[in-house]
Amino acid sequence: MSDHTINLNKAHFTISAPDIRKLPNDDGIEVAFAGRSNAGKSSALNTLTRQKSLARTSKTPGRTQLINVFEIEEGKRLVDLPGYGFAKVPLEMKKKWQKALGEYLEKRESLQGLVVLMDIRHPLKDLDHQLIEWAVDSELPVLALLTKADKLSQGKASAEVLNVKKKLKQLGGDVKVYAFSSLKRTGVDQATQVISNWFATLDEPADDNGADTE
Ligand SMILES: Nc1nc2c(ncn2[C@@H]2O[C@H](COP(=O)(O)OP(=O)(O)OP(=O)(O)O)[C@@H](O)[C@H]2O)c(=O)[nH]1
Ligand SMILES: [Mg+2]
Repeated sequence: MSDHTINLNKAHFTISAPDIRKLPNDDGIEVAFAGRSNAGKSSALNTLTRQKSLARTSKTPGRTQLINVFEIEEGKRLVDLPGYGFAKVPLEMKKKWQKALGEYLEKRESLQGLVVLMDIRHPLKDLDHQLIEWAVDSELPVLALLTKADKLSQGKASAEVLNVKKKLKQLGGDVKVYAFSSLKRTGVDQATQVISNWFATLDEPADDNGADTE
């Protein structure tokens, strides 16, 4: 398993797209980061790729308004999606992003894994639950990262992970849950492993032909 570990540090900015028509060709594998505004999506991307300012972070919710694509290597991309659930943006703007987000999730064939980021202090809000439920129904594997774990004691953080795991277990599907902190790098190894395994499915057909090699 660990030999699949992909070097996420190689990620580099490819494009910011207002909607799915402007995205790179829909081939290879994409892993998307979704979650409420301010949940820590962009920070998690920077932490996982060990790049301080790959994705733009902000104290002001609603910072990521476009679909931002980062290529790791050919056919392997990380995607920072616009956050949902932030009340204070003008309705027209909100409609536009939610449309882009919805279209991305529904139509993107290369989407092979969804990282759902939720603040550990208030996880599984309605929209989070709906998103995860949709992913499970669509047979998309989910990695739920409970972000800002540094804001809780270790005991409380572990209890919250168990709590979320228990609730999500009812959905069935391939759903993993870990505590995560960009500040303390909690959960980075686990998250990297899960994401690596998703990307590795692209290389698998070659592995199956092991007989070709000596
Ligand atoms: N303490 C702590 N703060 C964090 C952590 N991750 C993110 N933050 C803070 O949370 C705020 C939002 O982080 P972002 O990464 O910009 O959140 P986002 O989900 O990309 O937000 P939008 O793009 O607006 O949807 C910033 O002020 C970050 O510094 C963490 O692990 N620990
Ligand atoms: Mg962001």
